[in-house]
Amino acid sequence: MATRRFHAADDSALSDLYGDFAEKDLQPLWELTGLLTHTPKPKAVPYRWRGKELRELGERAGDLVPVEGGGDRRVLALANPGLGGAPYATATLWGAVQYLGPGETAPAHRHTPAALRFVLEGEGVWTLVDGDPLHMAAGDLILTPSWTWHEHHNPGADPMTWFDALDLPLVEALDAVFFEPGREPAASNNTVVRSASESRYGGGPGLLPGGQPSEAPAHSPLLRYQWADTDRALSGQFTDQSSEAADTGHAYVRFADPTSGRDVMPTMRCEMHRYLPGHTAPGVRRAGSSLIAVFRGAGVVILDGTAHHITPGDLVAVPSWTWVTYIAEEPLDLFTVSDAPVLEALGLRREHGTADPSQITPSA
Ligand code: 1HN
Repeated sequence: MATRRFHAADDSALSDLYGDFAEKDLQPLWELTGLLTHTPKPKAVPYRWRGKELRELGERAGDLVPVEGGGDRRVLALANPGLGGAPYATATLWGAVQYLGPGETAPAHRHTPAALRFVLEGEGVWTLVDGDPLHMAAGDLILTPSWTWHEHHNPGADPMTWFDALDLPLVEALDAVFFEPGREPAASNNTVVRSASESRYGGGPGLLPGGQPSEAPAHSPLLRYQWADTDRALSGQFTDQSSEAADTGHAYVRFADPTSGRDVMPTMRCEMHRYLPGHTAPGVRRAGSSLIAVFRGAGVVILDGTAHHITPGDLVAVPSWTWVTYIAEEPLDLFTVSDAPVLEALGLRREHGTADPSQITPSA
């Protein structure tokens, strides 16, 4: 058995060994620091983009930049200042605003990163998913799951802006990005009143089509969640006086696959929250990141002790393990998207409740 020899730092045999490690593309763990942090140390920072600025910049791009090129989408990506110039809102989530002018079309393509749209205002764009036309109006959630063909049409007289979220940074980290442009020229079929997806799976609460689905896809077969339904579900929670929502002034719903109750897509969880003024919901921090789109109302989001005033159209990045607390100045409706299904599938879910709100500094 070899005798272990411990070398002084200036020992030439040791520095030869370190040189040979480097030459052979090896690194000794005992020299590496910061690998196993006590808690997550995200590079992304808590950040708020203002809706008013996003709208104005989208409109200016609409005037100056044609929709062709750059993936055939007029999209402004949220580039988190902590991520060194990458066009990503958090480590795992792409967030963006997309602007489509009257008469414009964003032609079909498909890709493995899954996408969703939450409409902040306006109506009249149709997103075709595998040819099924989904009408888009304020407060609606539209899914374009992984590898589905999708195209956007604006046949109306007004421009439209919406919030896009994709799991692109996650899929890129897994080296699983595939993309295919559409071959056919975009065909607009916006005359149907209701998409096939909604006709089959949006019949009403607890009502599913009879018979066995031929295959169970990894995503919800319902591709549009209408605002009227979401709004009714939230209001209903406050109407029931014995509910937790009535007690705390905070109601929320999770958008689910109606056939399974699972999240709408395997990589992203979507929720709609309503906070009433004076609510008592505690602060929380979670492993995994999320994005918030402010739909209606006004208030404050406190991220790791820094207060950001929020109004409709604002978009907020919440990196992993950031404390989040809300103050509602008027009923505050927030759409959120997170990577929670991924963390849960991998056994990595962690949550920590009740932030200490004592050290709150207003943001610039
Ligand atoms: C995409 O396909 C859309 O279809 C929007 O609307 C944003 C960002 C990155 C990659 C693909 C769309 C996107 C995107």
